Amino acid sequence: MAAESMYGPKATFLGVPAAGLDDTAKLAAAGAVIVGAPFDGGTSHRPGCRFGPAAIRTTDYLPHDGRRPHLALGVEPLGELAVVDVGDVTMPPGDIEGSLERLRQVVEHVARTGAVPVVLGGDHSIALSDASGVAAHIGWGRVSLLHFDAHADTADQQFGSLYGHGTPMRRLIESGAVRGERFVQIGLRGYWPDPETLDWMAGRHMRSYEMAEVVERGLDPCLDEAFAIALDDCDGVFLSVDVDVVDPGQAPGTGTPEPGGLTPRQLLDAVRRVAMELPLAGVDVVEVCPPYDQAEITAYLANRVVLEVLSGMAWRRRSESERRKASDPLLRHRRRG
Ligand SMILES: [Mn+2]
Repeated sequence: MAAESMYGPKATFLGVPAAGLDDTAKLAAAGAVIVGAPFDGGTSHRPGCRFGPAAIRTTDYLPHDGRRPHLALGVEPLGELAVVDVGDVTMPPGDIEGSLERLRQVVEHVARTGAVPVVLGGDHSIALSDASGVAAHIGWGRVSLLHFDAHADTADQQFGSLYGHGTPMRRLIESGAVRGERFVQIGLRGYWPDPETLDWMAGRHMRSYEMAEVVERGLDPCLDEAFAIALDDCDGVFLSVDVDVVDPGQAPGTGTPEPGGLTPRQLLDAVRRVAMELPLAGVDVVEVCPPYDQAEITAYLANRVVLEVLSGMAWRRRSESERRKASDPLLRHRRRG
């Protein structure tokens, strides 16, 4: 597999170099690796997010030259992180278990090279593979999960199946990949799940910041608290962004739109903060459904969500290396000399 696109023309994320999974030097040198997960067999309502990875990779008015200098942070994330794109995992429609298992193996492989896998969905069923693959490397139960979504995705079953975009968070906690008390959700609203599922979540000590609380207290105080939970006794953080956390008026291209969500500005600032302040070990951006998008609004947003995450990571890496240099006695001595 080398940057193959499952649907449509071959393209990498904004023109970053392609890499094969056996390209160990390129993967080892990369701070982040883009993985496409073009699967929508877990969708419960409007299908089409199998076309999400292609849309997220290519929707931009700037040249696809693999460079994106960040205005506010002063970093150039694609170059500084040596980002590469390994293309799409082959995820045939109709084979949900085979597709999810193949994706899990790819994510684990990428994580083991030391890079942060950034997975472009696809429906949210893929989060099971993404966070499990990362936990297999970092440590089972040692990864905290930050989950932006309109929905909790903690159902026991979906249409009688254990797999689907409504169930991945339950499977992750049941398997022990992620501990319930290190699972933080932001943006929930609407009319789902049912009280039985909410009881199960409370029993696992999950923390959910519903939209009502975000509106009442403000997003930043909620994030401060969420970050403290995520950082406590963990070895890495997985960030899962369902684009339906944003109000469907500003992100219409998604399968299960729920009115009354975050603004794009709030989501972009939030994910940038996550990447700047937390030790990210894996990321996915899911539920972008181009057939229902209008004027590519949702695809543009998802492209920028990925860029904000990468920019925050590049900023964090730069400030860590500056801190290291400042505290290295040999380097201090050399500077004086
Ligand atoms: Mn979701």
